[in-house]
Amino acid sequence: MRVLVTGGAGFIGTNFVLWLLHTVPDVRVTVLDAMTSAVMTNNFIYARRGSREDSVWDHFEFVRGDVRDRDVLFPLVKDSDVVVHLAAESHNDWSLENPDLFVDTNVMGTLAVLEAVRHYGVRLHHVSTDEVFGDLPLDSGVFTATSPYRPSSPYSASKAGADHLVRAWTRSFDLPVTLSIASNNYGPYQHIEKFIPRQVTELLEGRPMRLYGSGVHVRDWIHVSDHCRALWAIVTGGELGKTYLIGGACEVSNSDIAALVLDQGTWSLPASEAVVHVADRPGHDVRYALDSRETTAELGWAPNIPLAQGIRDTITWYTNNRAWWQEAKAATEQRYRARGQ
Ligand code: NAD
Ligand code: TDX
Repeated sequence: MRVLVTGGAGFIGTNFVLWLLHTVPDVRVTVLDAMTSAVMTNNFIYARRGSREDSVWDHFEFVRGDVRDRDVLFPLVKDSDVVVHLAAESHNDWSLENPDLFVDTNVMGTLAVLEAVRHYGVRLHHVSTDEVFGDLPLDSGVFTATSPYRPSSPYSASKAGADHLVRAWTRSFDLPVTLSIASNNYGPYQHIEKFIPRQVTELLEGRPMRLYGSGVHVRDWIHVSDHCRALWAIVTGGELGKTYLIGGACEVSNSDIAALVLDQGTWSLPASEAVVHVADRPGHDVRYALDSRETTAELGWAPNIPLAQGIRDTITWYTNNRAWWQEAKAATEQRYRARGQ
């Protein structure tokens, strides 16, 4: 199968592509990625070091380009059996600083992908986020596939806009499309702007973890490799037109994640100095929770990496791969400090 992965050089994309190349026989993968600021290092050059002879790379092609550039996108879609659309601006905090970029990339990028798959009749899997539903109170509720859209940040609104286009194009033009909505991913190759890798790398630098506001906010965490397995299960066995929820069944507050990071690693800072509370995120969503039982029942998929083990492995990965993140660290922290975070 020929798979085109837009945004394939980002966090989830890199993990998905590496998983495909090493797991699925006869797969051919093309990545289209603009290598925006969300990309710190060329992950494929990085991942190939030491495994250049590995024949899986014969099945891989990288194209640097913008998903909105139809001259680049259309021929790649034409040569594919399925498109997995991950390309997006992905960080809530930066969406507060530059909303135009998020709407342009996430809405217009998805429009370009839809027009391309419509033109060539190619199957599409569109990747979305639980944030399109807005947030839940701390003590009750869970999102299902029929929950109303109620996004609260420019990022989540742009993802919601993209999802609406996907559903409208699917119905109006009878396109072969599936859509998935995932909860918070963590694992290797995640940009250090995001919560868990930021805290791990702060500790590795000998500085405390930085919690927004009180730290009571809750996310449902899923290891990225569990997400990747779900994506492939949908691409190969999902029902066209359907939306699949992919959660980790693992709701944890940010304070408790910080405690777990502290517990699962060996750090130079004493525990009493390991956390500081910083300015809260404006409009900060309180809690997300996804009910993925229908995905499990239909596709036989379930998350299987326990959080403590996943966090431990993630700490080990960032400890052993300083070269991957070190260069971006100072600039990322400078950007945060300007926000009081
Ligand atoms: P990421 O920022 O690490 O990766 C996004 C990739 O898209 C980057 O490689 C970037 O260079 C690329 N990109 C951005 N603009 C582009 C453009 N105009 N043309 C081509 N490529 C472009 O983000 P991620 O965490 O890997 O997220 C991937 C997708 O999954 C996004 O659509 C995101 O909304 C969704 N998602 C992420 C999570 C999560 O927890 N990380 C959860 C649910 C859904
Ligand atoms: O330094 C921090 N301190 C902190 O307390 C950072 C970076 C974050 N936080 C909090 C904010 C959130 O409550 O941690 C939580 C997680 O923050 P992010 O990693 O920024 O993730 P979130 O905003 O929940 O969005 C993520 O999940 C859904 C991804 O970034 C999105 O791309 C995805 O769609």
